[in-house]
Parts: sequence; C-alpha cells; structure tokens
Amino acid sequence: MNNSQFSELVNKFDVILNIKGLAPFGNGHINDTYLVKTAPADAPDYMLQRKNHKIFKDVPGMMKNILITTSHIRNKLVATGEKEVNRKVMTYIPAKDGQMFVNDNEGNFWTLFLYITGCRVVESIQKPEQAFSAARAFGHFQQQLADLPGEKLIETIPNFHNGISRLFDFQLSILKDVAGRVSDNQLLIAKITDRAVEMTSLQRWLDDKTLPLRITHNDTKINNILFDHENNTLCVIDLDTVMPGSALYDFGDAIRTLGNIAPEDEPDLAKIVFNKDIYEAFAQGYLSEAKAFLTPMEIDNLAFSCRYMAWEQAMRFMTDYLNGDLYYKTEYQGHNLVRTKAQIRYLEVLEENKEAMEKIVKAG
Ligand code: GN1
Ligand code: MG
Repeated sequence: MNNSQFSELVNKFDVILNIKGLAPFGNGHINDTYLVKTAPADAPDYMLQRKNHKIFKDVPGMMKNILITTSHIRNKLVATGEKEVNRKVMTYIPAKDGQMFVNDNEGNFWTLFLYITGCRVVESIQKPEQAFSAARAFGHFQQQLADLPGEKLIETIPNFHNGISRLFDFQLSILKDVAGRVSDNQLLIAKITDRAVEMTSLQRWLDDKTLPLRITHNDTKINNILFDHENNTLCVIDLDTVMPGSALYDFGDAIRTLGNIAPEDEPDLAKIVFNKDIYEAFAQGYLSEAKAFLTPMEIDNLAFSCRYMAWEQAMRFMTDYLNGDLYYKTEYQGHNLVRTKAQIRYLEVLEENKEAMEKIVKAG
C-alpha cells in the first residue's frame, strides 16, 4: 500500500488529520500496526491497525466488544474524576459511516485509535516494582469490567483458551501431518500429550461451573500494557480478545512472559530461567486488586494457571508448526518449533518451582 492509499484510508475516519508520516509499529504476531504521525507537533498522533480477519472472523463483532468495554471503562474513569481519561483507556475513532472500522478494496479491516503520548511498551521486566504495577493494571482492568454483563460480548475467537478444544486441534494436526513434521518431533509431542489430563482440568472446572466465567483480557503479555517514562502503568491495550474467560487465563498468561527472563523464542534453553522475585511481585500486585472478587478456587489455582498457559501456548505453537506455519507470523523456517521448545522448557521450569509458586500465592 502506498502513501496516498494510506491517506485515503485514514480519511474515511471521522477525524481531520494532517499526516506527516507513517511507520510500522510494534511486534504483534497477528495484526499489522502503523504509527500515524501528524502535524503540528502538538497534535495527537494515531495508530492505524489492520485487523487479521482470517483469525478474527467477525471483525465488526470484535469492534463492538471493544467499543462496549472501552466505553464502560471510560464512564468509570469520568465518574471517578480521572483527569487523563484518554491515557487510561484506549480511544477508538469511528469511521465517517459510523462503523468502528473501514474496509480497503481488498476487503481488509482497518481501525484507528489514539496514540497515547509519552507511552512506553516493555518486552521484559527486570524490576519487581514494575511487575507489581503491571499486575495491578491487569487486576484493575478485570475489576473495571466485573459489572459488565458477559452476554453483551461475543467470543472473538471461539474456544480461544479452551484446553480441550486446543488439544483436539493439536491431535488433528498430528493426524493430518500436512507438513511431514510429526516423525521428527515425537518427544516434544509426548511432552505436551503427557500433561493433557492435568491441564484440561481447567476447562472442565469452567464447564461444570466450579470456576466462574468473567470478562477477561486473554492476551496479557507484558507488551500489552503501556507504561509512562516514570514506569507508571497507563493502560491495557490489544483488546481484540477481551471476551468471557477465566481470570486464571490472564494471570497465567502474564507470568508466561513476565516470569521468563528469556524471550518467547529463545533458542538457548539454558537461558530460560524463572524469575521468582518478579512472580512474587506480580502475584502480590494482582491480589491487591483481585482478592476482593476472586473465589477461593481461583486463588488456589493461580500458580497452576501459569503452567496451564505455558502448556496451552506450547501446544498452539506446535500445532501451527505441524500445520505448516499458518497462524503466527514467523521470521524464519522453524521459528514456531523454536518457540515450542522454549515454551516447553519454561513449563518444565515452572514445574520445578511449583511448591514455591503456590506458597507465594498463599502468603499473598
Ligand atoms: C498472539 O498478537 P499478539 O502477539 O499480541 C496471540 C496470543 C499469543 C501470542 C504469543 C489473537 O498475540 O494469544 O499468546 O501471540 N494472539 C492471538 O506470543 O492469537
Ligand atoms: Mg499484543
């Protein structure tokens, strides 16, 4: 897409912009994001994002979810006298036709939202204080949405964190073996399969209502929180998967990236080490917000949720590898296999730390 096509697209939104430049932004695995710089220098900048409609099959429904949740949070911020509302919740710009997206000639869906000035994305956390604030931000996000009726939201990706359905997809990818990658990876496959009975218990507890359904974020990687330059959290972003889910998904997924010192695709497995101090700070920060609404069953399973999310993610990466790399963006041949191995190693590290992790939650 050239610059004039980009400005044509941006012009379909209900805002007048003097575009100065446009550049790719961030490193999400699913959508494509661009920063739209505007003039004069003090005018707000925007983020233009192409939603991946092969993965999000109902983009209008997803954008409706996002509008409902951001409006709900915005109303609360206004009611409590928050002065910087636009820095504490995402602001999506409607199109001139009133929809929350515009289409290009190829049928892609584009959205526009306000760039939050003075924000920072972090890919890993070294300081426990930062983990504590990140956890409070995620806990607070769940709490802000706790009184929003779940039936108002659609499932933007059905069965997104449903371990039973993810396991089914994994087994199907093994049976089909379209890329001929199964025979070389029997050991990894076994490591995932061996844990299936324990791991699918989370879904069984949701099915029999031992665990409650809430509105959750479902993609609580550390890079989905914005910080300011003083390390204060500003707001939770990447709301595509906000939908009914378990609070355990959010806690577990955060520890999946935060508790691991190494990147998600670290090829040197020896570098995958669990950062207990970060985990402890995160658990304390999360409980300081969430203890008020979590059930004892949820609290008892916070440590387990970390192993669950690592298992599920390992299985998702492996499924994609066996399917011939169709889902996640990959940067090189075998990238999904490297991610799988790193994720399984992290799962083993979490298993080695199981007792310590449970003790920390009990103390919190
Ligand atoms: C994807 O797009 P991104 O990078 O925020 C994925 C998450 C995975 C994550 C793994 C919609 O998130 O579920 O945990 O990659 N999002 C979707 O890094 O599948
Ligand atoms: Mg993201």
